[in-house]
Amino acid sequence: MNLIIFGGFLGSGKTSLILSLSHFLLENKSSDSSNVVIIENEVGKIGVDDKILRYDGLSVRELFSGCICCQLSSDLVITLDDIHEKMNPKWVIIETTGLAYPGKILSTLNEYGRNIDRIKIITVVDGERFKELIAVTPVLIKNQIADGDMVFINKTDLVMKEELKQVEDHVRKFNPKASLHMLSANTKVDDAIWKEVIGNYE
Ligand SMILES: Nc1nc2c(ncn2[C@@H]2O[C@H](COP(=O)(O)OP(=O)(O)OP(=O)(O)O)[C@@H](O)[C@H]2O)c(=O)[nH]1
Ligand SMILES: [Mg+2]
Repeated sequence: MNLIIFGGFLGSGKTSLILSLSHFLLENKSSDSSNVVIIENEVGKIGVDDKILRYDGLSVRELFSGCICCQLSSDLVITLDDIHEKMNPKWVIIETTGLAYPGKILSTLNEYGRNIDRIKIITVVDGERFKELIAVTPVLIKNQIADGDMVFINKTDLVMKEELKQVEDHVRKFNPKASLHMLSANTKVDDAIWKEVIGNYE
């Protein structure tokens, strides 16, 4: 199983981008839907994102009432074991809560995960609210960005060019190594970006 973990603050665009990636995988990689499983982690009792994703015919597993980077880390390992046993999909896409540190999830999986071939972390940055969020919760936002193998600056349709450049400069400073993309989940994401995401999983 290849894992793609989507991190990024509340409302940054994770679910929208997971929908786009799932469709790319199902349409272009001659996969059937059993090859893609999505794990939704939400802190609240009522899942909203899983309903959106299920509506599109995708397989979704829920991990609610806690965060998989801390309280629910063992539940994540157990869920992945169960998914492997029952479906053994090629791709497992994980949506973290907006408050998660993706690097902590990676550490747990490196230590306790089984049957995992590769793990890639994609951090989604809310381009529109970046300035506000980095002022209010700097440690979380910086760490989420630093943990990404790839960083997507999303909602570029809502941000002026000059401000976008400032966001890009900050992101680069927090994570000089990540592959960085500017995009908008509201319009079709370039296939080249999804090809890069799954490139080394083929
Ligand atoms: N204009 C614009 N809106 C976007 C974009 N991406 C997401 N949105 C909207 O932003 C809101 C949040 O998007 P989601 O995809 O639900 O974000 P999320 O990160 O999954 O949110 P949580 O799961 O609540 O943390 C939704 O209303 C989306 O339609 C974008 O690129 N441009
Ligand atoms: Mg979501």
